Amino acid sequence: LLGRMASAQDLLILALYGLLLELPAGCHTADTRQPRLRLSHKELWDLNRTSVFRSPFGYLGLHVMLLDEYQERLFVGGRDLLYSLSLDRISDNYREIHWPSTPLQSEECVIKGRDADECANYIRVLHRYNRTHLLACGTGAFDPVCTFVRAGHPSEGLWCSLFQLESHKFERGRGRCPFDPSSSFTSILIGGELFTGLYSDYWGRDAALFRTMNRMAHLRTEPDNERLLKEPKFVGSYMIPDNEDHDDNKVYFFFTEKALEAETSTHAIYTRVGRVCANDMGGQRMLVNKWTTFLKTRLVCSVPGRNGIDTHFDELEDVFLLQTRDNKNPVIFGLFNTTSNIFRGYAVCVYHMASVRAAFNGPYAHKEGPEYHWALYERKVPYPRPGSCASKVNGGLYTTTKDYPDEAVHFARSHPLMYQPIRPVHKRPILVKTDGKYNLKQLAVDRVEAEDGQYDVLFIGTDNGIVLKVITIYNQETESMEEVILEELQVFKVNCGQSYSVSFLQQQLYVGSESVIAQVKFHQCDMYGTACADCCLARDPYCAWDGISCSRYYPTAVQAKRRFRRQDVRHGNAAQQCFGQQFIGEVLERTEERLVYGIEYNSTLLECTPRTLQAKVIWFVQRAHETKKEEVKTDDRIIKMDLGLLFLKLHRLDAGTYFCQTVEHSIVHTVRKITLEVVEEERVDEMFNKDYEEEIPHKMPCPMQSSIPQASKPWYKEFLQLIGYSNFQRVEEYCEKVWCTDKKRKKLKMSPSKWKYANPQEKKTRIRPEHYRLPRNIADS
Ligand SMILES: *[C@@H]1O[C@H](CO)[C@@H](O)[C@H](O)[C@H]1NC(C)=O
Ligand SMILES: *[C@@H]1O[C@H](CO)[C@@H](O)[C@H](O)[C@H]1NC(C)=O
Ligand SMILES: *[C@@H]1O[C@H](CO)[C@@H](O)[C@H](O)[C@H]1NC(C)=O
Ligand SMILES: CC(=O)N[C@H]1CO[C@H](CO)[C@@H](O)[C@@H]1O
Repeated sequence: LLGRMASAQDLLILALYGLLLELPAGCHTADTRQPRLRLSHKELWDLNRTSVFRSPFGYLGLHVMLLDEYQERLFVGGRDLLYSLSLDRISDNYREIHWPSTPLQSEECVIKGRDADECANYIRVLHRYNRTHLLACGTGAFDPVCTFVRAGHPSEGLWCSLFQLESHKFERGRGRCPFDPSSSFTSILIGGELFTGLYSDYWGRDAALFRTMNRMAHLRTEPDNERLLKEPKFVGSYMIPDNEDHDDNKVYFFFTEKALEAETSTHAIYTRVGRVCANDMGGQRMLVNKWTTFLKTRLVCSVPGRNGIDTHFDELEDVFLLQTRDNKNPVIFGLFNTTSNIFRGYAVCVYHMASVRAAFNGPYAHKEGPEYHWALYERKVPYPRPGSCASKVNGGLYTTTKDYPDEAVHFARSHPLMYQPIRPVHKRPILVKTDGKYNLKQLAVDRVEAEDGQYDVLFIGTDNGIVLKVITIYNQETESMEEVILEELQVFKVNCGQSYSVSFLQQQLYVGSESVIAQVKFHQCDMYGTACADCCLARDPYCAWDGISCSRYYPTAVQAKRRFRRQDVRHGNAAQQCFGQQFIGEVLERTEERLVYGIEYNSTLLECTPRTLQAKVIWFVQRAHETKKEEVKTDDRIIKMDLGLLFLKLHRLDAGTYFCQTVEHSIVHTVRKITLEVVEEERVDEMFNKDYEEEIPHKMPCPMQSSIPQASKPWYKEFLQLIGYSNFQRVEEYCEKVWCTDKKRKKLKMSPSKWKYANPQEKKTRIRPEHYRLPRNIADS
């Protein structure tokens, strides 16, 4: 609204925004929209969960990745460069090809007015062509070029020639690769033929779907026909067979475009699925060397609203095809953005091939003339049905589209749009994000067998280097989706993720950015802890408690092992699963104990940040000289924060033992036990005035190095400053006295150990680094 003219659609969406936000909130006590675990870049490294390949040039200009499970290589195309990386350990054992544009090409490109940067050779096409060669094409300084790359399997011998450009085989790449490194593009190689969706000319005006290569005639969509494609953004392409007859194979293109049929708004963008027969030969008298089988329809991803008005997510950002055992019926996952000026949000929708086929087998959309509306075409449809392939399955009457009757070709040309859109499974997204926390960019999906069924694990990449690992659970009764963000992984520190590939064999995700390719393991079960309850609460379909630890779940494990197995992805009901496993004892064992000194009338924080962000935190206190524990009552002096319990003004009576407990799915953890000693005001003055080491060693000890980790010092200092200690000198001094510096520790090294704890009964516990987390912004600074 802010000074901008909002369209009626926007206002409608804005009105719906309120409704939409009601959806995800439910009966949950804790905030399940938070990721359960958040792992920083450093933690991922420390856990050996990730490793990276860094371009020796410091820059990659990544545009395309090709994952080759058979050769166990990841091929990467960037600016003037091609890499072959090891899937297993991405940082080791890489091979490189330098393939710049020629000086002459670059010069001409710059003369024509392009930036020097654009005049490099950006590799945008990489496909396995045959057993020994890849097909590669680059933008070649706004003059696309293709060639073959020798990349055989090590078993084929010839290690030295394993990754090599066939420089004598350069060919013009027009129609196979865009001129502009930044224009949208998709390509797929099938049977030696390259299918592309691209802007095929120098000026980036001619958007088309192409088929180019050797054996078959080059084919494309008609130029300048807005009904076919209007300012499309190409997102993905796949070949999906309809049946066993190869002549019936179809290639599907996923893109967005300006929708002519959206008559209410001239600039509406819709997501489309377009398809062609792979064996299309074009027409004989009409549509010569043009597709005769091209059809398209709208791909809908929307949240049903009250009053029948839906909230639409129309801008496809990424598409992922999850292969199933039946290659004719993969599952399609789409990641969508909104197109509205006001309402921002993302959604993931899932589609079955049956709905896709139903739309293409349904009625055509029709527009009688400029004065008419788009409507259902109800008259007779010619034979063969436009959009069907020249195949035996379709009667075998025609062996090529060139033989199709003029009437059928003419109809196909004038009716490329289907009337019915494709709707998602459950008629709603499986995931909706409207909190503005993340900008979702990429999507990959792995289907996992768990004890209580099958789960699709979504790996969603954001534009700031984060990967979210999410499962969604459909509740039949309430017709609603529960989304569980299992992990938030900070794969890159700052750079944005740009490209995604997954290896199901390796169980790894490969994420490309400007200068780095990272591999990330799908799962790391031992990280959840060894207790049965820890493992069950994680709800990670990859992991189950095996009687001893949390480990990778295999549905086919031998009977003996299965007996001990505990997992409950759907409910995370650890209490039931782990009954009799003495989980509570095990959990308690891990409670950290701390000793904290607070100054009377000053503020103090009892820090407790549970590892899982979905747990509810409850504080209990057992005050000095009392035997009973009671829940801490918060008010405007004692505040419960994400970081812990904050006392704005400490009283003498606050001294006692504090228990930080988390509750998650009715499992209670005592995460931390903190003994708070209150230093009375008079003693503080003494402390600053006298040499306190001699005076009150037992009152102001230096805690053991291990009980307050090094990293916590600057954080405490910052905290003191945050809450209003403007005098930095004073803070330094204060920290020096209360928490000790290295210098002081060295000085105290010789002192008797009883000085290190005010209360000799305090049990010393080792703090495991993974249980100690700093708030991110402070840790980074
Ligand atoms: C880290 O993981 C790799 C493979 O994923 C393995 O080869 C290596 O031994 C691991 N290193 C450590 C320290 O665990
Ligand atoms: C693969 O294709 C390349 C390029 O056409 C050709 O040179 C090579 O001989 C082919 N390899 C095999 C094994 O057919
Ligand atoms: C989503 O759409 C908005 C508006 O078109 C755009 O600013 C934003 O960058 C898009 N998000 C992503 C992740 O591309
Ligand atoms: C040690 C210390 O910093 N004490 C401060 C506690 O708060 C009072 C005012 O509220 C300050 O004057 C003290 O310096």
